[in-house]
Amino acid sequence: MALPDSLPLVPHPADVRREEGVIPLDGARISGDAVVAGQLRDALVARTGIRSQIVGEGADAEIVLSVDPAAGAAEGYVLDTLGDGIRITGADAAGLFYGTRTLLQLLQESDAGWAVPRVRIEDAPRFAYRGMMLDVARHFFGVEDVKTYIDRAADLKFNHLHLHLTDDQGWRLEIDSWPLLTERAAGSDTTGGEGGFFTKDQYREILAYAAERHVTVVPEIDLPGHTHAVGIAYPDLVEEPWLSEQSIAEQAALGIPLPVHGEYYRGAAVGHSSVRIHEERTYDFISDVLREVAELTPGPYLHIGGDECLGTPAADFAQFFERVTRIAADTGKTPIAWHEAGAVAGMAEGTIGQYWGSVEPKGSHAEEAAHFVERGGALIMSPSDRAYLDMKPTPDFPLGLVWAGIVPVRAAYEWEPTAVVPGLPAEAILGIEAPLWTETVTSIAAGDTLVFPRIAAHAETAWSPKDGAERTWDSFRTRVAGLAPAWEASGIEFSRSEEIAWA
Ligand code: TNX
Repeated sequence: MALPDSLPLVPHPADVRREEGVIPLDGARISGDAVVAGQLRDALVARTGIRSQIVGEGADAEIVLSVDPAAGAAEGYVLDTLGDGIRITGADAAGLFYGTRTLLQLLQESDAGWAVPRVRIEDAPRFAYRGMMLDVARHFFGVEDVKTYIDRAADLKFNHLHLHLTDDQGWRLEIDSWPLLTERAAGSDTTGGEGGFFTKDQYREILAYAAERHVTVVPEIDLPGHTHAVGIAYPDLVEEPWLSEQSIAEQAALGIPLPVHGEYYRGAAVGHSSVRIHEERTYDFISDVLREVAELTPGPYLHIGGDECLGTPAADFAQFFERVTRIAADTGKTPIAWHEAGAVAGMAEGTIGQYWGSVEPKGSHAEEAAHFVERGGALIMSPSDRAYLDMKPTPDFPLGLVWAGIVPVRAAYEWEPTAVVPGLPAEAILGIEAPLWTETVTSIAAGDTLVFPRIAAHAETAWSPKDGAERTWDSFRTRVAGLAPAWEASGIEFSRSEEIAWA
């Protein structure tokens, strides 16, 4: 008889059939692809202390890993423990990896030792784009920290990591043709730190680590605004403060300091800088930078920013983005831009928009977002009042910002990506992304307190079927509590939010 499914699985799989009984686990042989078998062996020993042994494909094994396109849709898998042992069959290499992540969530410890319940799980993701974003410009995170963040993402079946590599406070990626960017403009940040940057080799190391975990890196070079740091390296490329008198007065009233041209900026004001839109040299600069980033990055996307150009006249912004979306597309990559760029009539066709307005769109935000779809692109949904991980989860939370609102775990869980921008076909939504802006975050451990448990809600929105029986807040708040031991074992400093039914 099938049992009710109350297993601690997040994101919840598409289909779970559970039967009486468990398979005890104390040492196992794992057969299958050496990379994924090695990843599973390492995760098993870290979580349970159980040492397993990798054997060749076809040899006798308690855990059998294989790939068969018949096992489901792209990134899908079947995990079956109803017969002898544990069988995971991926529809592709990513699906096999995700099947192993599900197995790790199934591990149960009792007085009798470790065991896995008897189940047959058939699973595949709802959305193709499941992203997390890390802002390494406001606070610089080194290679090891980024790898840790990738592990956190991949365990929850996220498949994209957007790296916000440049902003007013620092430039974080070595560019050979414009070397002063990292020689002069990387040594500071918003949080009182000394900044830093990735050499090209370090960036490649991150890409390789991500790829082994089926995570595609999406690099962002934020243009034309958020470029004060460019002006530290190359003063003639940037003009500022490019803000209305009113914005200057507002930011001054809030006590937010504005930058001094050519000097490091440690404040958190936005919208005050721009590359010079009417200078040819600006486009030489952008062409070189985007070409080098595209050459370094195997993934299909190049994010070119476009957000918060508060003082830029609309005609200048349009002229800039028509040209720069084409420069980006000419590198062979698909450009992504924040949704404001959707106001630009002639942006390159196929450009993808990233929506950061609220879940109930204000002003022209929905119209701008819809325009990407009209021009053959699609949308990544990051509504700031639901998906921004840097918004405080409670009013008294020590870290985080509040401009988009307080975002409790339940609010992070309960929103529907296809219902935000009205009138679009479901296929227009490529997926969702949860950004962590780091003006108040100085370490991965500090970031964890903002990210967890809310990131589990976003993982489920991104992966699980919309109408699944377990796709409810009540089910989620119980299941996510069951992940606490695994999070503790991984050193994740999650918040013990009162909304979750922790054991
Ligand atoms: C808005 S919305 C930003 C970032 C800030 C963030 C802080 C958007 C695309 N940009 O520049 O870091 O708010 O929450």
